[in-house]
Amino acid sequence: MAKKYTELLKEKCSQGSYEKLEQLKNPDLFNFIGKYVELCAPQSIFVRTDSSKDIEYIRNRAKELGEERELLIEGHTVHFDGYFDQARDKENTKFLVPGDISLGPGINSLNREEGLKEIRELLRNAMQGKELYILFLSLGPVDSDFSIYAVQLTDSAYVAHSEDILYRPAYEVFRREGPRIKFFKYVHSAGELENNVSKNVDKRRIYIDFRDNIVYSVNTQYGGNTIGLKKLSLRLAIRKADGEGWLAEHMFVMGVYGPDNRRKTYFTGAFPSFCGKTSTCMVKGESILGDDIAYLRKREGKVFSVNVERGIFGIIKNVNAKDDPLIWKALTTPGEIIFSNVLVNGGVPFWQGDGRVTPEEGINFSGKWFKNKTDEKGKPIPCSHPNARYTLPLKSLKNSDPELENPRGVEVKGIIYGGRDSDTWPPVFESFNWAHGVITIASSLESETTAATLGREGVRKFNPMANLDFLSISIGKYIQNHLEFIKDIEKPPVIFGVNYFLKDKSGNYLTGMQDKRVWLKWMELRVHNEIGAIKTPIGLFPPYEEVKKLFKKVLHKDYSQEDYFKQFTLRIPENLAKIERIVKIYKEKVPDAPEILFKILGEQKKKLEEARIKYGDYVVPALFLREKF
Ligand code: SPV
Ligand code: MN
Repeated sequence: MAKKYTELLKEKCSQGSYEKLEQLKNPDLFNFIGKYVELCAPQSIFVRTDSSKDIEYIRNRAKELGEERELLIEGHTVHFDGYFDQARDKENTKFLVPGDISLGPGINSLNREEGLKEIRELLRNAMQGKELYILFLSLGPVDSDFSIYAVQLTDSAYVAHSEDILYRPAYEVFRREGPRIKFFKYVHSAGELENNVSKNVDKRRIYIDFRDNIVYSVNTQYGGNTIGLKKLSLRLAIRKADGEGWLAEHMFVMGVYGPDNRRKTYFTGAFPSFCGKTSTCMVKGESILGDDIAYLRKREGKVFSVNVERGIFGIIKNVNAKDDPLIWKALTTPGEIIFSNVLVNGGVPFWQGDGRVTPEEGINFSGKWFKNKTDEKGKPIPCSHPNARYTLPLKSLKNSDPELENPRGVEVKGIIYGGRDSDTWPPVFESFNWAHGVITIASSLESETTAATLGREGVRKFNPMANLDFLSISIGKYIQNHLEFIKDIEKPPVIFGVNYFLKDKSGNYLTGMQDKRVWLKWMELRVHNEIGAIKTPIGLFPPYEEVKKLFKKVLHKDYSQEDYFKQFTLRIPENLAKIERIVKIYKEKVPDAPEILFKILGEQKKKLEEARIKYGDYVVPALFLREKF
């Protein structure tokens, strides 16, 4: 072992932690830990193995330190992040790029040397007086061709506790593999605390050094900025996948049952935040394997996927007994759950849209809260933050998929993309083929801003594959990787688009919350070629009769022709405007956009223009039955 840090680590390690490190027989790892212990100067170090005793220790520390407070129901705790630390900080999340590399426009980056200097200064002595937790974890199931191992250093027991719920433990893998193991590294400090929240959020920084596979995060507690294995690792994984020919995606993984539940077909799906991703994979009647990040790999001419995680860090807003019965049940039953940034009154958590009467006062992310409370700027403070969340293990859900820990993953037969779109896409449609889906659906994904994000509402944001925030390679290269991914695949997954946010001219939503259950069944049957479709200029639409039958079967509802016309009428002007917007973005902002992107979008434009001449601006799908595209 490296002599340099031996004394330092011996002095700081408590409860057998030094021996736990020694057993790993990994000088690089030892040096890495030593280096950051020296820099961050924690008071003590706790090394977490995979034992239940160690896991319990961290859970208890979170409560002792006040980072979490117990709620009435057993196993439930609440955590608060600071008032200004409630979401991912895009502006201060940067890739550290060595002088001669460019990641292309739209990707936030900083000179590596400069960034390292800054972050080291911010981390210097940042853990003073605090305990450092060291965790050994796995992205994806352990001992699989998907697994990526990781070490997390954090001075937050809440972050360590969250990681235990969300990721598989891998201390034993590190011990078995010794110096052979390759791993991602995360260094997090919440920095100086005031009332248990990060004080210096103006100095919040999340810097990604992909050269050394290290991510640094400081002066923040919000999970999306601090939980190394979540969005910080997705950024590193995208680069690793790029070099190795697989895909790291912002996707759920779910099983959809075929007729009479005789088969289960796996889908992955990418949606920007706040667009129904978690509520899709959690629908009643189907099974959830993951809700946020998936890796996709090819094996034996097929595409397989795993959930990188084993838990959910989900948005709690609008979760209620009626619309989300399964998650509601989990959230109101004893079991391990961390609620974050909700309102607490009498040991009970409340949140916006929970279908209950909101108490007039309580504790929330602003401290003591009361009805009509405003902040310093006079802005009303809601009872709970719109980005308030729950963290729980997938296995607490009744519909969690039994293949979660299968090291082979599950075979993916369909991929779904969806955004918040008030006027362009129909509720569900299928692409003509892989390249058409990658270009016109995935790479053309847009989402309208909501009240939950800063800035004006209803502005369309371009978000290819819902992964833009995490791209660590250029957009053009990323799209090219998708196009090439299925090169040696006999029957590639079928790509679909969905839209739960379509509105009529008066601004009313045209579809119901539960309708996605019908769209999923149509997609499942399409993958197996067992249900009809109508070819339109933008893709394949479900015919009325088929949707009607499915509505009856799945939701026991009569589905009217009028609803179908409103939902599935092809809106030609809006689709043409979308193509124009997307082409403009790729021409102006993506210098390495693949040529085929312009070709495919150009062909689609031509088909739409021809249809407009023949049928007018708004066309019911049945009219296309006589067309050949
Ligand atoms: C998202 O915003 O896409 C999330 C939550 O899944 S975060 O961890 O903040 O990324
Ligand atoms: Mn996400």
